[in-house]
Amino acid sequence: MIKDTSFLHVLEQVLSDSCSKEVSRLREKERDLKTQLQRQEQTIHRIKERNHEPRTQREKQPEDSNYTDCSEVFRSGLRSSGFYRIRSGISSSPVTVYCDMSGGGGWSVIQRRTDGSQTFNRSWEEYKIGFGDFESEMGEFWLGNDNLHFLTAQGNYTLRINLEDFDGHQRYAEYRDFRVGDEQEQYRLSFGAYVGTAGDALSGQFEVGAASWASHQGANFSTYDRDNDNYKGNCAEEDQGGWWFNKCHSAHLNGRYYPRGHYSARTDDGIVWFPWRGWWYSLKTVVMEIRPSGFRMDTGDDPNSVQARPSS
Ligand SMILES: [Ca+2]
Repeated sequence: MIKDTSFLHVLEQVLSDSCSKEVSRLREKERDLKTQLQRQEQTIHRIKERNHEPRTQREKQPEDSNYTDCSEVFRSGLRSSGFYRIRSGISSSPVTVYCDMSGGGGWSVIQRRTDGSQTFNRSWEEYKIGFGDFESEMGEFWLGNDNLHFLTAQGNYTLRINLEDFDGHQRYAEYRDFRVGDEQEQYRLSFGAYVGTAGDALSGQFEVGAASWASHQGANFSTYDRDNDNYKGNCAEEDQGGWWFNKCHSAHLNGRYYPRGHYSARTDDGIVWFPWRGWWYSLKTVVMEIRPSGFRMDTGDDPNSVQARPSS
């Protein structure tokens, strides 16, 4: 009996060793496959990036146009929401941007979430140049941190954030003097006075004492591969998206898309605007857009305005 027991013990040991080896081998294989997948996604992304200039729209937009943002597109008489080519004052290359001509018009859309079709858990490089769907009318995208810097370095811009939950309720938040630093400044975020109905998440003023960890004022941008937050861990990695994290957030509009609003997870990684729906509700729709703070609709309802529709 004793011998048998000892034999069984040895057998167990051998099996356990061989299982451990197999597990390590499979883990290594998994890592390789993930790396390969990531590389392929990056290649696909770059190809899409090169091709994301919509042909139909460019044909309708005057070739010699040099709009610095969507407010200039609006002023030129183009009043239909859609994608246009702009070139900000300090940028060398033109970029495709979605112009929202509702709400007074002239809004350059810098981010949009509508259905979870795009992942927002992207690298520093992808957030730098922008990513997503620049063709569909309701496509999801991030315009790119370089573009955010180029645009907001041109003057004083107002940031407007339109939010919608899964019950169809809508709220908004507006911040004056929205500005994004350049890459050397880690795309540092700054903004001025708040008005709105969604609550002032960005400055963390919704609760006494919260601002020290919740405020996004002056925060550097972070991604899973570039940790610039004030937290001992990596907020972007834990919360599944690039953002101006503090320790970590009271607003995270680049979080994971949850299709039913309420969610449970290891951490608050949804599309969150804390003062409105809290950390454990992920919003259905987000639009972040900017417009010069001094923008006036002085072109009004000009009957001579061009009603060209840059359809996709
Ligand atoms: Ca950190």
